[in-house]
Amino acid sequence: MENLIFDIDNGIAILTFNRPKALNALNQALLEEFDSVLDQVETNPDIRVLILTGSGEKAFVAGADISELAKMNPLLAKRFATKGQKLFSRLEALPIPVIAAVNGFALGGGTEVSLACDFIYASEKAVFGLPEITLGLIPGFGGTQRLTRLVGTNLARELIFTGKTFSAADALSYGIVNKVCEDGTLMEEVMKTAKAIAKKGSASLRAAKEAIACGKDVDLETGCRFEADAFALCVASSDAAEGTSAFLEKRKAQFKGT
Ligand code: CO8
Repeated sequence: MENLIFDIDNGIAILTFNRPKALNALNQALLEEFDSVLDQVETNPDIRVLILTGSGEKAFVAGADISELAKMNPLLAKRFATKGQKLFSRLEALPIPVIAAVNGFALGGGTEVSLACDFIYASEKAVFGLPEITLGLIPGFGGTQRLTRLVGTNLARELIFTGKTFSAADALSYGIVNKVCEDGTLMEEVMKTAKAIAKKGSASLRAAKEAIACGKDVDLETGCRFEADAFALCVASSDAAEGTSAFLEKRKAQFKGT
């Protein structure tokens, strides 16, 4: 691939946005490659956790590629926005945990792709923002929707109307980022968490992820009903038999993901 690096090691896959000269901006070719990486992630049962990060010193992803946006007519722009939205929804719906390791600028589409991950760890030098308004545009890869659901309507309005950038520390205080890591320690911290998650049973991880996703946009009663069904399915899995027996036998569980 020309625009992405994709590595799998011990059940942990790392997708690196790799256009450092353009600060890893998302062009159409990169989105095509992203789509084919998701094909691999969806069909490879050995991948237990996916991490997204950016190559180079400066950027996670500095947004959609502005040189491509500048040439688009409204129909092409709608097609590109819809394509990105579908891709990020597919990323969000992966049956495994996905962590964004935001190592630098995460602007526009960069913030948007990180918001489609399960959670975000950021370097202390990361910079977030939805600056599309300063280009005479608005977020088009789900940013108006995911940011609003995550931080609330009024803060989302302020951030999108001003287009101002904000620091990793601010992102932590807004509840966008789970952890801010000292410069140079981001991947180490992300790997620690990814390895801890990768040891858990994949059937229960999948069920937990689905229960949380299902509950986000429905009333509490509907969400709890879904949780009870997902819980019952977990109880029927061999991972649950192994996890509970291991506890009672005072040994470490060896999950098989079934
Ligand atoms: N697209 C294309 N090229 C970019 C982008 C980008 N988003 N960001 C940076 N680059 C390029 C620069 O043009 C420059 O290239 P060159 O060396 O050939 O001149 C190179 O990367 C390095 O950038 P800078 O020299 O600008 O580096 P600085 O350290 O001075 O500044 C910034 C870094 C602050 C990140 C600055 O590059 C910047 O402001 N970038 C644009 C950020 C932005 O506005 N992002 C939002 C883009 S719009 C978007 O994401 C919409 C998503 C929805 C699309 C819906 C589909 C229709």
